[in-house]
Amino acid sequence: MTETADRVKDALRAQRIETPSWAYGNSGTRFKVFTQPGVPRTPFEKIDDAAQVHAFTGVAPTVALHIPWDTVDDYRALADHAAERGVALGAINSNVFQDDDYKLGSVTNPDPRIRRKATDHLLDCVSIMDQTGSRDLKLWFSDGLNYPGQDNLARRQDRLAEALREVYDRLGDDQRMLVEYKLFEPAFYATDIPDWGTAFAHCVELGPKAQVVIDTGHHAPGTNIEFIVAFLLRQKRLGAFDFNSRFYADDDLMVGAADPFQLFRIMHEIVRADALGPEAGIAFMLDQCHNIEAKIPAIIRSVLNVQEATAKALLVDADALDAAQDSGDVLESNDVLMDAYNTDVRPLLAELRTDMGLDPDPVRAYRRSGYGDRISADRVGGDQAGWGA
Ligand code: LRH
Ligand code: MN
Repeated sequence: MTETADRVKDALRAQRIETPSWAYGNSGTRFKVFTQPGVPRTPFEKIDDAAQVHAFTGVAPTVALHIPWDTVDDYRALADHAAERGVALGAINSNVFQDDDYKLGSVTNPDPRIRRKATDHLLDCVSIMDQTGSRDLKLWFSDGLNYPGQDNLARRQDRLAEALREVYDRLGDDQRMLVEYKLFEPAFYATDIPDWGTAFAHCVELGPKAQVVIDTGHHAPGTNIEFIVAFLLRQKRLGAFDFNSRFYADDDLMVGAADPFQLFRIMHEIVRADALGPEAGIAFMLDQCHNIEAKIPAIIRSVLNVQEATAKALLVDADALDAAQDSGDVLESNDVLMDAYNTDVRPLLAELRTDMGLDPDPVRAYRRSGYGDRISADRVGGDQAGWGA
């Protein structure tokens, strides 16, 4: 085995991808939420399914929770349940986008009583982190406007900053807040955190425990996301990714499915900045919805897509690229990058899985396990988990 292959395999073995609890539940669009047999009914069953993804891939040991979708009486018991299945609880996601009170905004709402309610929910999420041992509080706000003049754009930023400050000051020493931006939806004229620049500015205003999370589905078409990655890495403000892919808007499809080249370019910036390892502190999370496809194999496939993009990025001949870039050799620079991208890394990944004691083909191995059929037979009755929207 070449030295390069060993280096790549070592980096891939240390990779960590967090899966989202809500991807195991029912999801859909405003037109229809299609149910599926075997969908979990409780956060405990979501953890069971997430443990399957880790069991077959070896690199998905944590599960992000969403509150109140994953509310339980005893979060320590949920953490113990996870530990018994070889996984752990990850980022805690707040939800201030599904209450009638938040129609005109949550922390940006003109009504101080509603702002208080929203901020208290965010503070409750930090208390949950204290119980689950989670490092990250992930904040996404659907707050925005549908018509010009509907509210004062600058005053809404003041309200947002005030709430973020209160939550930031509540964070423990080892805790972080991840500020997520999104161009539009559900607001269709102005969103209060629409882009990386707005998220970045609020994080700088707050302090070092505030980092930006890049959801790959939250940009205007044509946005160069890897530029945002490179920029935030340089500023040491890239805290996490919400990986998914899209053809049009926030489609939340399997990461790498719509644009594997974009995912490679993103991972290339991560590798170039030596920010792949857990010590770099970036949380690589999936944020997806499997509206029509079987959920667990889709999430396994998504983890494999991130591994493939990462393996290709690790194969970029960095010295040759530096030399070509520094000498202004445009074609050679692009060729060095494309050479890595066009490399079939599946044999190397299959070998890595064999080394890790895993089946070289995790999706087929999961299908052969019969787990999907078992949960379809066992999980009868009760309310299937979903967004409750
Ligand atoms: C918003 C978002 C956010 C989550 C939600 C499930 O579009 O990306 O990260 O809270 O999806
Ligand atoms: Mn997201």
